[in-house]
Amino acid sequence: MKKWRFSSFVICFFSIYLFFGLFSLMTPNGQTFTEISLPPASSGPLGITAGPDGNLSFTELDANANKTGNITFAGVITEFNVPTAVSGTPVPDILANNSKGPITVSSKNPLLITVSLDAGDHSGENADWWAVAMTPFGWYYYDVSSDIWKPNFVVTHKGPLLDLPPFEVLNQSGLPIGFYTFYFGVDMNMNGNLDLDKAFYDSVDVNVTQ
Ligand SMILES: [Ca+2]
Repeated sequence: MKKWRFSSFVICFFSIYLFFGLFSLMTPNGQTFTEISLPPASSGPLGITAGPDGNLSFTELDANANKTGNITFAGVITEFNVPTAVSGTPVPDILANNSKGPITVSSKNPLLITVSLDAGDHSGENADWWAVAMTPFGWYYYDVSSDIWKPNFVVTHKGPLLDLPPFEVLNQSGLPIGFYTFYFGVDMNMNGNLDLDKAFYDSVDVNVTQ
């Protein structure tokens, strides 16, 4: 029980210091302190608990950190990456001439736009699918039934999510000169309207020159 009281005190103490991106270690006799900076201090430390191995475990919630970590009473920090900040969410991908871009392409040469989707943990859930492009002439969308790009901003497809292997939505030369941004994504509210707060998307920039 003595050990538990000690751990509880240390955890409270640590919680205060976590706001400053610092750890402070106290020796078992409670007389000396050692401050240890987190790597980095801006990692967004939040939460700490005593681990079964006698060390302390903590989390780093900043989007650029996204780790958990352990710290020993000798002050040794070990960090562990969390797979992604948004594990399990759909991951759309769009490529222009097999590149994430931005790319420059002559209008004389073909432009290939390919999309793919990892449905993550949401496979089978209804969603709006979007393949749209901002062009020098306004918005265009890919009409999947006719395999043609048409002017306007309209949903490409409404239906359940699935793992989509690379799928060609454009393979064409002779595009008018100018800047294009192609988008591919899904939103999890299948209503035919774009719900950005429920959307996952990727984009690629293309500069078409003479
Ligand atoms: Ca929607």
